[in-house]
Amino acid sequence: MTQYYRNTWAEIDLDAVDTNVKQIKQKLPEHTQIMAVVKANGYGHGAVQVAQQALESGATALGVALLEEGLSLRQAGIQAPILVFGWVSPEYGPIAAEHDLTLTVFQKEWLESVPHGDFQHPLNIHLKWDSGMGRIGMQTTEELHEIMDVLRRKNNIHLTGAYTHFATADEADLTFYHTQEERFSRFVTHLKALWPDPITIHSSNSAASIRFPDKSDHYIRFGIALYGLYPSAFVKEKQCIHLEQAFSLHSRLIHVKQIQAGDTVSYGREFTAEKSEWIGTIPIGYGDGWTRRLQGTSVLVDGRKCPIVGRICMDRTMILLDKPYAIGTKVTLIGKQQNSYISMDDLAQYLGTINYEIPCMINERVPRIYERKRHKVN
Ligand code: PMH
Repeated sequence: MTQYYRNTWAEIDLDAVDTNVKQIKQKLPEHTQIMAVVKANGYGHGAVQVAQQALESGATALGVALLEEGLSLRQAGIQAPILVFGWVSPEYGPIAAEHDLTLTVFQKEWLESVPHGDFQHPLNIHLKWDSGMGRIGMQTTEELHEIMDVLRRKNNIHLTGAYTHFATADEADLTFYHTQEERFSRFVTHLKALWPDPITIHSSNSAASIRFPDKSDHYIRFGIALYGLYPSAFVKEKQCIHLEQAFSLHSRLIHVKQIQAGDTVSYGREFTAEKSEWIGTIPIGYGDGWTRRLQGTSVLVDGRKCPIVGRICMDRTMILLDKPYAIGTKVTLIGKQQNSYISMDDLAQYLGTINYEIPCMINERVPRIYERKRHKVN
């Protein structure tokens, strides 16, 4: 394990992941399994650790965006089925096959250009249908027919699944969700007529699986809710599922000083003290993904909200303290401290983004420490 010397870290509560998987599992019909989505390093939480926990808690498959992400899970010894959602260059088909990674396919040219001959193992693929997301996937039955024609000639490529992705399952207005649902269901009927072998069908993300657990096909692709975050404010308010946020971010005071009226803090001198003030410095900055745009928010010290003052630097942020605190005092930037809480949703709203982006934004310079809060004794 890497040795860390710095005083800033993210805590990942694996018991929260456990709770979140079990919460959704309870709602799902028995034939529906959970694919834990751990792309982008497990939404910034750590793909391997979250994947292992999710599998232990009841998930049976994993979803990633890149071939690299699938390979690193295999290197960590994970044997569960893994689906790569992204477009992987066909020349790397044999690598996916060798490591038993299922690839997403939606172009006949892709299938035609996968190298043959050097396949030791068959390549499993899932077909992707674009029912309205407008991102990747087939949109016409002509495309489907053409793909199936090529597929029938490829002995070393096995069709094992088909899926689509919803664009608005988290919204109050379900009109487009239902349109996508209908389009996908027509596609599945068509596909089954062309390919009678049993295949795995999946469409639901967190929002769809929380709202319509009974419509979950063979798998749900459970992403944001796995980490204890709600797909939208609407889903948070309306749906009765209790999720636990797994990610919290902490640092420690590395310097505390008193400044006088007229003294200024940080680049550009944007903060000027009007009276004598206590200023604390914490070792986190935009070089850690703690973006400069967070100037104007607060952090927690001793359960109290302390505003960030002056510009956030690359490695350091200054905060206004209500009194002098000892060097080493814990500062919480995301999460709970005593009775106060800074949520991922608060920060996302301030930044004009979605909660998904916040843990992804905190980069690899910040070590992730894995905890089991429920089993902690203090
Ligand atoms: N399936 C696919 C194909 C996805 O791209 C995602 C998330 C999920 C499932 C999980 O969705 P959830 O996290 O809402 O449960 N993809 C993305 C994305 O591309 N941008 O934000 C989330």
